[in-house]
Amino acid sequence: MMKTEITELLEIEYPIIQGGMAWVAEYHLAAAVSEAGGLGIIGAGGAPASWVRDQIRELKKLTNKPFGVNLMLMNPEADQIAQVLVEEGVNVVTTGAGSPEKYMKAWKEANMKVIPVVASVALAKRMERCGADAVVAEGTEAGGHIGEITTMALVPQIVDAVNIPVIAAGGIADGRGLAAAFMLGAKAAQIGTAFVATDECIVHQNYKDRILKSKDIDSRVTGRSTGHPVRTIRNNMTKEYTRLENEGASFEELEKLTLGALRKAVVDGDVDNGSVMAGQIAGLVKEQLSCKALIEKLMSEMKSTISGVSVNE
Ligand code: TUI
Repeated sequence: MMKTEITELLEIEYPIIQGGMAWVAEYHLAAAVSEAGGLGIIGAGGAPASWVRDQIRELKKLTNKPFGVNLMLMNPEADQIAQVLVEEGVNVVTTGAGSPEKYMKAWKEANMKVIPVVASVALAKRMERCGADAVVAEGTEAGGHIGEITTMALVPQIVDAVNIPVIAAGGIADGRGLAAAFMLGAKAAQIGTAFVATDECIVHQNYKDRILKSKDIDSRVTGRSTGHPVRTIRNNMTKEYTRLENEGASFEELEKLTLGALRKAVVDGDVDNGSVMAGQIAGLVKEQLSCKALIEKLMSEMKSTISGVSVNE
């Protein structure tokens, strides 16, 4: 147990939130994290509303603990999913890749806790004004769709700019990172990559192995030219994408390469030609653990990190 504004708000035991990753964060992973005392999150990604509803119902069969759903705002069925979350009585919603302002009224009326993921101070302030309960400040170290500012610079600036609690994300995979998040003023951490490499995560074993074997320099960002930068582990796909991007390929051509690429890596295990989304911290993730063991490791390392800091007068 550890008490922070976020554990109190979400009624969870540990200040650890699992990222709502598209294709990756389905109900098995989310249920395992929630059962272990963190906040598990189902990632709606680009999936249809009916899939999201089924996932919520399956998760509820595995745990009675609080959980969340991430609504990726570029999803073509975002409006329907926003409504499904209300109908299914979801306690916590996080959002990504946009502003959830138009859903805020309905969600607050349904007593849901709304936690937008933001990559700038301006959006964090706007989210606070429209009624968000907390924000996830996600630095550019994160995997998937990213902003420009590093976690180290973003978190304290957002902490100073808003009065709601801040959850740090991007580049956190162990207890030292969790301790650092607290030092920057965050009240919890959202962790993605390290949870991908857990026993309960359903991604293909090739995907987990690619994370476990990756090094610090293996991270790449594609799509800056389209305005949708995405961080993955380098492979044939990133090489080809970068080549096309440098040749000034059209948005449509680039889209063709990425369409279905995440599914290819997650489901088919084609980690050479698919999109292996992961954060810059992937190089630190060296062993596959259960969700419970990962959370216990994060908490004990965090405590020893903080108690190991001594300031001599
Ligand atoms: O959303 C994420 N990470 C994601 S979403 C995703 S699915 C996808 N796959 C391929 C291409 C694009 C998306 C994979 N990873 N993280 C949260 C996040 N949100 N990071 C950055 C942002 C963000 C960016 C711009 C939030 C808002 C924003 O602008 C909003 C506005 O209207 O000002």
